[in-house]
Amino acid sequence: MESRYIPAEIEEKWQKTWAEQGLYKTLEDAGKPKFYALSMFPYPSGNLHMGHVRVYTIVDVIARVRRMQGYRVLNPMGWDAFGLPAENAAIERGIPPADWTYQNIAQMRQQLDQLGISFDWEREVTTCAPDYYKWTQWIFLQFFKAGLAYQKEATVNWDPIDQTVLANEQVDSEGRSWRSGAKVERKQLRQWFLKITDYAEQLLNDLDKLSGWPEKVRLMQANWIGKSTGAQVTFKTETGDELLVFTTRPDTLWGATFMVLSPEHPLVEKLTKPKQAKAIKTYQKEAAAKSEIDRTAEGREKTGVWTGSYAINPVNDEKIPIWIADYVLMDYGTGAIMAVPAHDQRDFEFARTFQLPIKVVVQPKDQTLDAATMTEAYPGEGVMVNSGPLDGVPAGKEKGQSVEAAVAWLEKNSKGKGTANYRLRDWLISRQRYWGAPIPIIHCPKCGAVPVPDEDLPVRLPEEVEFSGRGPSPLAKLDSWINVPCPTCGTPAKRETDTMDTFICSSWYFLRYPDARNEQQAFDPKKTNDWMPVDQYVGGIEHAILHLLYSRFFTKVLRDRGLLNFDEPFERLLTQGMVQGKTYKNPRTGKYVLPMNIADLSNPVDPETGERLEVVYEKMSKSKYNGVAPGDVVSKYGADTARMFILFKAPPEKDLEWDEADVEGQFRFLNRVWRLVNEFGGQESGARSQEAGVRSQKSGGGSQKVELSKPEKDLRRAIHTAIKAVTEDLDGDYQFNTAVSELMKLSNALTDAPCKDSPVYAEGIKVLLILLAPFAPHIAEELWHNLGQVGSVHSQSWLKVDPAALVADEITLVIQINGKTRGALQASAQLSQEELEQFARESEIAQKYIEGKVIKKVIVVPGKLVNFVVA
Ligand code: ANZ
Ligand code: ZN
Repeated sequence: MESRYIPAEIEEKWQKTWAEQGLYKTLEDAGKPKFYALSMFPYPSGNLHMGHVRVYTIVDVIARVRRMQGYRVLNPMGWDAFGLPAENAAIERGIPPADWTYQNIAQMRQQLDQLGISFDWEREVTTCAPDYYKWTQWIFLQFFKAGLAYQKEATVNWDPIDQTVLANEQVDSEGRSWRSGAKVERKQLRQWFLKITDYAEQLLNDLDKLSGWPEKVRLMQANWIGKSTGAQVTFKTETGDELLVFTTRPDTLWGATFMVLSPEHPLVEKLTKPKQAKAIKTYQKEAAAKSEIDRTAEGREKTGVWTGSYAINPVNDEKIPIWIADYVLMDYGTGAIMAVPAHDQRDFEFARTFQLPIKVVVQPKDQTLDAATMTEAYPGEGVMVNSGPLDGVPAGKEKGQSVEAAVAWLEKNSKGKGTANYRLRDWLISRQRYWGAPIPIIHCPKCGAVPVPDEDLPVRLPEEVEFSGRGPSPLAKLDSWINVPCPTCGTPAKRETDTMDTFICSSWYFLRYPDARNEQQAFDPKKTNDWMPVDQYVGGIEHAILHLLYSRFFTKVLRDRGLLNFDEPFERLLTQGMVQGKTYKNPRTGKYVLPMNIADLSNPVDPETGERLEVVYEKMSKSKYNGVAPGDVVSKYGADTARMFILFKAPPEKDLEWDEADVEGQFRFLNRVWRLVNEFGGQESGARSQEAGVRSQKSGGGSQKVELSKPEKDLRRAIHTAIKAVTEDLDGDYQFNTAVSELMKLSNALTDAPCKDSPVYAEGIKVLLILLAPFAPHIAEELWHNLGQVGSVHSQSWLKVDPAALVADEITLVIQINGKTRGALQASAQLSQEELEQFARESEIAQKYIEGKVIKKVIVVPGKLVNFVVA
C-alpha cells in the first residue's frame, strides 16, 4: 500500500465522520469519574489567531487523553460575544451588531473545526443570544435581591474614545483604557456596582485552596485585593465633629503632627475657615480632574491647602492642623489620614514643603534620628520613643510589638479599634453602550429601582436602533423602549438604559455548559454541581485578575444563594505562554521590516538604510509583520502538524517561538510515522497484531511463558517506556513537549527494530498510534484504520504499562564488603537471589577481598547489590 501523506485528504474526512458519530458528545454516565476541561471562550473577532490555536490544542489533548482514560469528559466551547467592536462595526459599516457577531462566530467555528478540536458543540453558549442573556439578567437580579447590586453617584473612569465608563480593573497602570488606550478621564455619574468588597476576605483567604493555580496568579489576586491591617482612630475637631482615620501604623500616633483629608471628604466644607474658602475651592476643582494614578504617583511634588481648622490628637491631646491634599484618596480607608512625617515618606515630603513639624517616635538601633536633619522618612525597625505608654516597645507588626500594643491601648481607652482595609473596590458594571445585556431594572418615580419580573425576562435588546456614531448609547435615545409602566404599581416608569459590563457574561458561562439548553433555569444546580468545579482551566495570563476574580466572586455569591455547593470554580489553572513570531527589526530606528522586502533572510539588512537588522521574536502582530495565520499553516502542512509543532516547541506555560523549520520537522516526523505504519500494514497485519495482543497479555501477567528474543525484549522495553513517560507527562504538569519527544523515540525504536515480523513489533505500531492519537488525531485515526482496526482510535482505552517489560535484561550489580562499595558489574536481570549471590561471590572484585576469609553473612538486594560481611 504505497501512498503519500496528504493531510488535506484525510483531515476533513475524519472531522466529518467524528461529527456524524457524535464522538465528542459529552457522556452523562454517572458511573464514570468526571473531567471538566475548559478553555477560556474567545471574543468572536472573526479570525482565529495562533494564541487561540495554542489554547484549544492544549485543552484538546487533555480532553482526549482523559476520555481514553475512562473519564466522562465535558469539553465545551462558546462565545464571549457582547462588546464594543460589534457596535463599532455597526457604526462604521452599517451592519447590525448581531449580524456581524454571528457571521464572525460561524467563521471562527469553521476554523476551529479545521483543527480537529474535540469540542462538544451541542453545549455551545453565545453570550449575546437572548436565551443566554436572559439568565445573565436573572443572575444580576439575584445579586440585586441579595443587596449586592446597587446604584451610586461616583467619580468614575470615563473612556473618552469609547464613550463609556470603565471598571478600575480595566484601567492600566498608566491610567489608560484597557481597550481603546485612551487616557481615562474622571466623571461624576450615577452608576451600577456589584458589592465585590463584601467578599474581599473570602476571595483572599480561599486563594489558599487553589494549589492547582500558578503561584503568580494567586499573588496578583492577593495584591489586587490588597488587604492592609491596622486601626481606625477617632480624632475630634474643634467644630466638635469626629474625624475617622485609617492607619496601618497606629503605633505612630504620638508622632502625628497634622491631618490630611481627601479634597472630596464630606467634612471639608464645614472645617474650612472663611479666609481659606477660596483656596480650598480652587484646589478641590483641580484635584477632581486628576486621575487616581496621577494623584498617587510616587515622588510627585506635594500640594495641598490648610483648612484653617485643628483637630485634637486623642493620644496626647495635642492640637494639630487639618489640611487637604490630593494624595489622600476619598475611596480608600476613610478618606482621611493622620500624617506622621517622620515615618511616612509622603507625609515627610508634605511636611517639608509646607514647613510642618516632624516628630520622631521610632528610634533605630544603629543611628539617632533628628527631625531637623532628616532627609527622608524612616519606615524601618527600632524602639518606640516619645510615645507615652508605648515607650521602649520594639517597633513592628509582629506579636508583642508596637502595632499590637497600640491597638490594645486604643481599644482599652475607646479611642479606636483594630480593622482591616482592602484596596479592592466595588465593581462598576454599568456601561453606556448598546451591545451588552440590558440591566433588567425599571425606574419608577414612586417605587424606585424595581426588578423586571422573572417572567418578563429577557429584556431584549431592541433591533430597530440607530447607530449614528459615538455619543450616548442608542438605547438612551429610544423612547418607545424606555417608557414602560412600573411592574409594581403601574405608574409610568423608565427602563434602565445602561447595559452590563461584558465581564458579567463571562463570570458565569462555565456554570451554563453543564446544562446549556435549559430553558427554565440558568442551570439545574444538580447538573452544574455534578460537573463543577472545572478540573482544568486554560487561558491567558491577561485574565489573571479581571475574569478570574469576577468568576470566583460569582461562584461564592451563587453558592450563598443556595445554587451551588462548592467554593471555587476552577480547580486547576494553566496560563499558556504567548505565541511569538520572528521579526526583523532595525535596532537603531526600532522599525520593523517586512520580510518580503529583505533580499537575504540569512543575512538581513534594512533595504532602506543598509543597516544590519536584528532578528527577534515578539508577540505576533500585524504592525510587526510577524503574524502567522492558522489557516495558512493548516493548508500547507495540515492541522496535525500545526498541533504537534505547538505542543512540541515549548512547555505550555512558556512563550513559544514560531519557527517554520521546526514546523517542517514535525511534518517530516508525521511522514515517517505514515510510512512506518503503512509499510507494516501492507503485510497481512490484522491477524498478527491480534496475536500480539494475546501474547503481551500473557507476558504482562508475569507468567513469562513466551520466550522473547533480545531484540524483541529491547523493543518491548522501548514501547512500555514510551507508555510510561507519555502517561506521566500528561498526568502531572502537562509536559506535552517531552511527551512528543517520547513519541519520536518510540518511532525511531520501531524503525530500527530488526524484528519487524514479531508480534512485539505489531504491538509497538498499535501503541504508537494510540499514544499519538490525542496529539495528531487525524493521522492517527487514518493509520489505525489502515491497519484494519475496527472502531475509532480515539475510543481506545489508554495504555497500561507492563512493569515486567520495563525491567532491563542486565542490571548493574554493586559489590560491597562490610558495607563498603568495592566495585560494580553487569549481571543478567533474570538471576534469582541465590544465583546473584553465587555470581557475585565468583567475581574478581569479591574474590580479592574474601579469599581466605570467613564470610559471616551475605546481604542481597535483588537488582542492586550484594554485600559480604567478613570477619
Ligand atoms: C499613619 C502612618 C504612619 C501611615 C506611617 C503609614 C506609615 P496601605 O498599606 O496602602 O493600606 N492612608 C490611609 N488612607 C489613605 C487614603 N485614603 N489615601 C492615601 N493614603 C492613605 O496604606 C495605609 C496607609 O496609607 C495608612 O497608614 C495611611 O498612612 C495612608 F509611618 O497612617 B498611615
Ligand atoms: Zn412603582
